[in-house]
Order: sequence, then structure tokens, then C-alpha cells
Amino acid sequence: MTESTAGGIVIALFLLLTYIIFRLLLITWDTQVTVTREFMERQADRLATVVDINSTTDTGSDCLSYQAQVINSGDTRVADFSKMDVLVQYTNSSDSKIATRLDYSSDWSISMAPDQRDPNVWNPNETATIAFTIPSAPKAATGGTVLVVTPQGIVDSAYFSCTCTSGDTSFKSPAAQAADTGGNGDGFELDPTNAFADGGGNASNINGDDDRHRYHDYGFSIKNSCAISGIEVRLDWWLDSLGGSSSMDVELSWDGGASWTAAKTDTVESTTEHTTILGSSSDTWGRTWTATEFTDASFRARLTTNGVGGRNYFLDWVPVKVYYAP
Ligand SMILES: [Ca+2]
Ligand SMILES: [Ca+2]
Ligand SMILES: [Ca+2]
Repeated sequence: MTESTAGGIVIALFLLLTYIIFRLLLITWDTQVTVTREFMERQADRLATVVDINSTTDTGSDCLSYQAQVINSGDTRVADFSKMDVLVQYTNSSDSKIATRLDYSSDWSISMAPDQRDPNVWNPNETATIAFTIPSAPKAATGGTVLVVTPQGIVDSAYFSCTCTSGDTSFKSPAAQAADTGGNGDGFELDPTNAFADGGGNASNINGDDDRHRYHDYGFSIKNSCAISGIEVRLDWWLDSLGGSSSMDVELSWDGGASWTAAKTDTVESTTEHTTILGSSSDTWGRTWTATEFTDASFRARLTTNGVGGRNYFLDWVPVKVYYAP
């Protein structure tokens, strides 16, 4: 090998090494640039993303369902809602602190209206309705905080509460019944479920002096932020004949039949159906009630047919109306 050949090989190796190093630097530089550009784009997206919760409302009588009106006031559209987070925190009616992430589709959903541009995509300036359901009702007269987090990590929060507006349940029919002790122990033994509706046949208590019968499962749904201002029980009933000593009592229970109010009595006797309303919009039957005492598990109405002489008692309907106010 001549000296000049050896020199050429050294130079060639040097050039090859220089090229390899240069390529490696270039690749690293490209990667850095790409990473930096992606980061800058994400930051720009972030800065361009703004959501504002305009309002929240409760949409059910059970204080579990709410809606938040949220405007996309930034420049970024949101298409993948599964990457959004909706979180709530509040104190529930058992005094437990709840802080939880709600699951997309099962616990919350989103809809845009109007949604003319890109259906099912939340475009800038579109207002979305986020409907969410919380796992338990907030403590009476309190609310909670809902946080909406976009896929870019932008957060807005708002207060939600379950507010009571004055009203009444209208007369609700029972959907369950059972004979109670008293008299000969069989209550309205014939067709007791006929008292679930106005008309459509009647329940009968034959030779039924002093029998008792429970009606319940009225299906009330009263917000737990409401106070109870009155209770009415309607009786549509009559007798087989007048004796001057027959009447019908109603008592109410708030704990599934363990405890009862004092009785109210209809002393009107008739041999054709007559309607009496016991209680009133401002009569709470001698106690202070909570909304939860009207659930099917708790609320009961008990009828007693008072009399002598072996009267037959006929009952068409026994609905109950509850009045409530904030
Ligand atoms: Ca009977
Ligand atoms: Ca009737
Ligand atoms: Ca009936």
C-alpha cells in the first residue's frame, strides 16, 4: 500500500464519520422540532379553548338530575367527548362528602342546540347542554359544584342546587294494599285493589265494623329541599244502610307503618258514593314531615271502618295529595 492510498482511506473514513454524525444530529434536531411544534400546537389549542358554564338547573323531582348550559367560547372544537371530564362535589343527605368523576354516557351526556355546523361536534360559539345524574341527592337546602374539563384540560365550574318551588303532587292513587289487624282482620276483603282508581269498581268490607286496611305506594316524588305544608286524603265511599253510627278513619304513617298520626274521621253516612277530603293544604296531621317520608317505602294510609250492627262498607278510591313549599 502506498502512502497516498493510506492517506485516501483515512480521509474517506473521516468523511464517512462526519456524514454519519451530521445525519444523527439532523435526526435529533428533526425530532426536537417536531416535539416542540406539537407542544406549541397543544399550548395554542389550550389557549384557544374556553368553556363557560352559563347556568345549571335541576330537572327531576328527586334532586339527582341536572343540566348545565355550557358555551364553547374559545376557538377549539370538541369532538371526542369521552376525553372530557365532568366532576361533581357536594354533601349528600346522609352527610357524606361526595367528590366523584361522572362516567360519560352512563352519568352524563352532551347535546348541542342549535347544532347546524358539524353535527355532534361542539364548535366554537355553540352552547351545549350537559345533562348529568349524581349518585345521591344533596343534603336538603344545599347544592354542589360541577366541573367541566375539556380534552385540553380547560376547566370551568358552577354551583348546582335542587330548588323547591311551591306546589302539590295532585291526587295520587295507591298501587299497593294490605289488610291490617282490627275487626275480623281481613280489611276490605273483596276487590281491595279496586280502590286504586276513581271508578272502575269498588272494594268491599262486608259485615266489616272496625276492620282496618292499609293503602300505599303512592309514587310521590317530592324534592328533599321542600317543606311539607299540607296533606289531603280523599275518600269516595258509602254504606249498605244508614245506622247513624258508622264512620271512616284515616291515619298516616311516615315509617312504613310503625308509627301513625292521630286519626281524622269522616262521619258522613250515605248509601250512595260520597266524597270527603280529610286534611287540607295547610294541615300536616299534627307533625312536621320531610319529603323522604313520602317514598313508597315509608308512607302509608290506614283506613278504619267504625260502626256497629254489621254494616257493609264500600270504597271506590283513596288518593292522597301532598302540598309542599320551599
Ligand atoms: Ca272485612
Ligand atoms: Ca269516585
Ligand atoms: Ca275504584
